[in-house]
Amino acid sequence: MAYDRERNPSQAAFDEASVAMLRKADADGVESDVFSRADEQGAPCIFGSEGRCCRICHMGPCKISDEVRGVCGATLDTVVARNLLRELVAGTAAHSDHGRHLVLLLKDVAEGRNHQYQIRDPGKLRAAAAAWGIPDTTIDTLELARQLAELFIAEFSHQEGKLASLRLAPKPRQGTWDSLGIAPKGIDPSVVEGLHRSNMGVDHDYRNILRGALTTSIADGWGGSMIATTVGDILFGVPSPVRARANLGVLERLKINVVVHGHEPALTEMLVAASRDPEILAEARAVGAEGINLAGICCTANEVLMRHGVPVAGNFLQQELALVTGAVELMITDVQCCMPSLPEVAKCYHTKILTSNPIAQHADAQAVDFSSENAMDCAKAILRKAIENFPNRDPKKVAIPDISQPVVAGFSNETIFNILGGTFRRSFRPLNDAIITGRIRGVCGIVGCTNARRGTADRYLITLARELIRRNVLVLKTGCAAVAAGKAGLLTPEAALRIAGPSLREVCEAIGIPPVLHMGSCVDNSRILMAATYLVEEGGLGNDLSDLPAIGAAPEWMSEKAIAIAHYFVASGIDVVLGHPFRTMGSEKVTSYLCGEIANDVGAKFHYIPDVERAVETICAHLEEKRDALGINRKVERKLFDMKDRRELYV
Ligand code: NFS
Repeated sequence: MAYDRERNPSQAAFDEASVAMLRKADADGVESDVFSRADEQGAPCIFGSEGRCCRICHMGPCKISDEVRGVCGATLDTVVARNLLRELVAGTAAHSDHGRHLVLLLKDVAEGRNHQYQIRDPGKLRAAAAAWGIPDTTIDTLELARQLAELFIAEFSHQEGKLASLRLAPKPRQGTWDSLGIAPKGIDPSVVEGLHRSNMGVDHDYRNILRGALTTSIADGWGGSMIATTVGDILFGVPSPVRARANLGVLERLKINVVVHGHEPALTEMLVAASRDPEILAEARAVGAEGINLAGICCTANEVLMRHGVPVAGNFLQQELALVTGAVELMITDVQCCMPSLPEVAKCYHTKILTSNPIAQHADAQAVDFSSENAMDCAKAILRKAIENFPNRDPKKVAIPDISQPVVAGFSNETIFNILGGTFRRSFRPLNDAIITGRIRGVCGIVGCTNARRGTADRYLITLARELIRRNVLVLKTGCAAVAAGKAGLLTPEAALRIAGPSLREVCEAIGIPPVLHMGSCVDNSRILMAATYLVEEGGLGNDLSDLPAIGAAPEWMSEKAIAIAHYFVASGIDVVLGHPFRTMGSEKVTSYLCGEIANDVGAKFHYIPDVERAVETICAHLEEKRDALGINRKVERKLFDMKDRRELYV
């Protein structure tokens, strides 16, 4: 029997396709979905949600308060800071392990052990080798790839000195990290050290623990994630603008629907190629289908959207709902953000759930033996399972919402350079000039997840993006936030330009970029770090990332990975707005450090802002303050929300 919902579907999800599928889930007798389970949980435990529960040793768990210490004597501040660090470390480990797998694949390709993949972008390889300080250009491609792979492998294991990747950041930023002693030595040691210092009886100074969190986060953003993006581009190609569609309506009634879900692109890249193979297509037709339709969920979706224009079925909270269409023959999951409930939902339909990664299996799903050496065979075998399953589809259970929006994605920095300056005059100059003259007030990166327990899914994300472009702020997007924008029609130049403020519109039309740029998956937040770095290097906007009229926002975050991302933005000097707080509200000192004093250390801080209107105001005020400090502000009317604006708000 379906769960008796507390929230009606349109209170749970902002987009109509999701609402329709929630209703269908109830009608089909799906036991539960992420929204119904969120409601069923009721109010969260205050000790857990405020970071006041300590489970680190087995004298506990301890419930900590201002008056009550842990059995070991740990104070509230220590416990709250330690819990936050542990979450951040786990997020960093996830991004970095993803990066490591790609580096090992690059090494295999370079050393001739893997012929299934190639160096798809030798230009990116050479640019990366130069950026990481490998001398020269005359070395042959595979040898250069081998040297770069070796360098990256060492980045994971360095025990001394500091990460070579930090050299990509502006010099003054590197100086800040050095003077605070927060430059990470290596990616893996920073994860290990974070776990060590948060052990029972180690680090008890909340400020020191939080600085440790900054170290680990830098190892994520400038290390593991930067490397994941770079190697992905080298092996699979640097993204360039591509058209596709987003939302559940991309599933096709007459085709075999295969949904790819997770984060690592290696198998998915092969599935894209295999799904276009004439032999496979003939087999699909032989069972009565018109072809194979590959579609994605979460960041695997973003990877193949950015590089191949593969349609996006949805973001994080839509993974179960894709199955509820009754039209998915097979979903293949790899790592991260794949809900354990998928096989349970699939039982109501004919859908097969497969797992492809040895560290991410499910007792009720079939594991496929994927290794990068048998990638193409494996991809074809997976598609054949989907083809075999097509005749099992029950037409009575199929209802694909006819809802999807066109999107343009693929805005790597290389593409932005080319658009702004042309291939021969690659330059960020036009963008810097537009910011300096005030036609663009600043830049906001809106990133991260959607969250079933924080209001209506996607609503804050979409409202924030719309209101910022209306106020002439250029918006950069990654991850599930980018997919939310796509579903709301904000990722086509045509649609977004209608909403954009007049001066942003004028600039976007003149230089040929949309006002909301999809820059990729969550590891591709490293592209946003580099975009900010190029703005600094281009000149006229200060000497460091903390000088820029730029800010980040993760309105509906839920993952530990988002905690790492938010910290590396702040560690890099860029303020971050969070739609709901980290689990620090139990400690006034920890919260006030993160939302205040931390700026004395790194020049940026966090803002906990549950209300989207206030977020818009805070972000705009922050950008104007940065502009004032740079001395580039011309008089513009600073307009906050009046009643008319509130009525017009797209919520
Ligand atoms: Ni990012 Fe991408 Fe989405 Fe959140 Fe999960 S898919 S890695 S963690 S939910 S944005």
